[in-house]
Amino acid sequence: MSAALEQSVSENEAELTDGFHLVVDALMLNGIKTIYNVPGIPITDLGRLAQALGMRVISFRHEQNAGNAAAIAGFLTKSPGVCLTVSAPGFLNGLVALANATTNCFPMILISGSSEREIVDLQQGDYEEMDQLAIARPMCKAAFRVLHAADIGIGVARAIRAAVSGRPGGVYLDMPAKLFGQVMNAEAGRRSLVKVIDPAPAQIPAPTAVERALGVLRDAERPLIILGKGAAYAQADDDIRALVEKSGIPYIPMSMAKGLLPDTHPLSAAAARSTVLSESDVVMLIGARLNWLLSHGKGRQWGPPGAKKFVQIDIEPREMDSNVEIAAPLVGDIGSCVAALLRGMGDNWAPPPAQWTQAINVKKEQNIARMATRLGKNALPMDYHTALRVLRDVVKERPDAILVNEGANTLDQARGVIDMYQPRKRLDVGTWGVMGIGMGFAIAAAIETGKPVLAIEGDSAFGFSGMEIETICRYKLPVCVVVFNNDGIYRGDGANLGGGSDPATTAFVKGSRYDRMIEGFGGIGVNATTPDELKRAVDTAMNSGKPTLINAVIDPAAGSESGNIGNLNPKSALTQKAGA
Ligand SMILES: Cc1ncc(C[n+]2csc(CCOP(=O)(O)OP(=O)(O)O)c2C)c(N)n1
Ligand SMILES: [Mg+2]
Repeated sequence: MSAALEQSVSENEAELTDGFHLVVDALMLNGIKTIYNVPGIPITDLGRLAQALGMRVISFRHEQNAGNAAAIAGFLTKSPGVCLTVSAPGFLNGLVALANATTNCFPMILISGSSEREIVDLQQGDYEEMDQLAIARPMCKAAFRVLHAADIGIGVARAIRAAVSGRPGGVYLDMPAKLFGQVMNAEAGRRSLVKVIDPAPAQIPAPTAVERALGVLRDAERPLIILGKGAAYAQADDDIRALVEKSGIPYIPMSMAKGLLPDTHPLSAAAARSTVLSESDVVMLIGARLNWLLSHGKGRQWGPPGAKKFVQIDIEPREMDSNVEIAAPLVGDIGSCVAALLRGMGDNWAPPPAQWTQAINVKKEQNIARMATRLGKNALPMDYHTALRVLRDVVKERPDAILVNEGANTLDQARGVIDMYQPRKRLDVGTWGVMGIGMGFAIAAAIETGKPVLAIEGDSAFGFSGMEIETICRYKLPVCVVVFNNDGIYRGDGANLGGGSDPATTAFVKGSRYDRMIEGFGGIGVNATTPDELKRAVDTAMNSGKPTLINAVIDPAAGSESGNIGNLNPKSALTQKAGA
């Protein structure tokens, strides 16, 4: 224990407390049990004290991964995940995760120690000098600084409320080094703490808005529901399922909403996605935004312009009309909105015309049969489908396991092939398509749920957070990482267009053995070149719960540029080759 901590502990035995204790007390009072952190000045002792007082403190190798862990903990629990970092560089490392959490509407609090205000503000060159509060502010939902120990309780309360109320997001809490050592009367300290009552109050939709939405749905001939990750976050699983089933309206889930209803549900239109997007006449969005992932609700994918009416459920009023006109905005929390719709539908709700659902089923069957043919092939070396067939079966046999997924082809193909059966079991790159969430998400998923985790990672994607396999081994977490090793980004067979001896910009060392990395930390490494080897290795890992990394050897020529979103690459009217 450092001198500062010893001193604070001994003084506390009288009737004093200090900033260190008040931060931990404030978090614990509000039910926060875990901190995801990377130690260093000025927060090393804060992490130690939190552990001493009974919190779980998970130490990472890089703050971005700790931040991603906190963010997904927030998504899984509806309580803000807390990430703790040192000043300037550690803070900046955590900031990508904070911004990503905000973009994805995950509640998270980034607490960073910071340097002395007097020196920072005069730019006199303090240790790790940076005006962190100003830098964080545009990256998150709210940003606060606490200067006095007596304000820690309020600061933590404001951070919690900002993170989880309304549309959830990231919050930054700046704690200058001097704050932690400040001493105050223990009883006054206790009284200064704030327990946040009803941190995410229900937001009840207006009855007229509910009626309007029901009216639009009632008049629909070819209705469609789109479930977004907001619907998964809401934890209104039973009501959402009841709404789909009672209305008889076909639905498609966005990536992280998969499993909200089982992907095998008869009303799932996922296998007929392009048909339902273009041909539906009414679309109800539940916790899904009309951003790039849905082509902004317009364009060829959506059929003739102006032919569609949208009903949108969202807690954020400004989401309405963000890209196209919303005929029936339903503003409120998803649980309250869905419950109100269910009540308003009564007992005699007519299902959509059979013509519509039958047309969807025909298309579904065609596409499912086509997929089955692709999955039936045993490609050697393995292609994406051969390897993913195995992992699809692993998930089917363990529907409560959590799937983490990132990469390009590895992401897009896995999303299509692997059915999910339960809510909030699929965690992936989200709104930004960001690489690097893998190990942070996997670690927090294991910690928060206690369930086994299967992380399916492109070899490039894995590299962004790969060092955290040491963390997985250190905490003995039930995480099985499968690296889809195709020797590179998108494909491993790219050429150097300049003809020099450097490899292509998208290529990695050929024949790398990622499995050997984890062996260095006492985990289990397996090199799998066939579907049988892969199945055996993943089954063993998922059954034992032992940290495992499987290097799945994938044909370097199997992938396509940028996976399913190659169309987003800018194209020049000039067709000349690079370097020409
Ligand atoms: C932070 C970040 N940096 C870079 C990218 C660009 N990017 C998109 S996918 C990808 C990696 C794709 O390769 P891999 O993970 O090996 O998947 P594969 O397509 O080869 O299966 C990269 C670097 C990104 N999305 N996020
Ligand atoms: Mg790859």
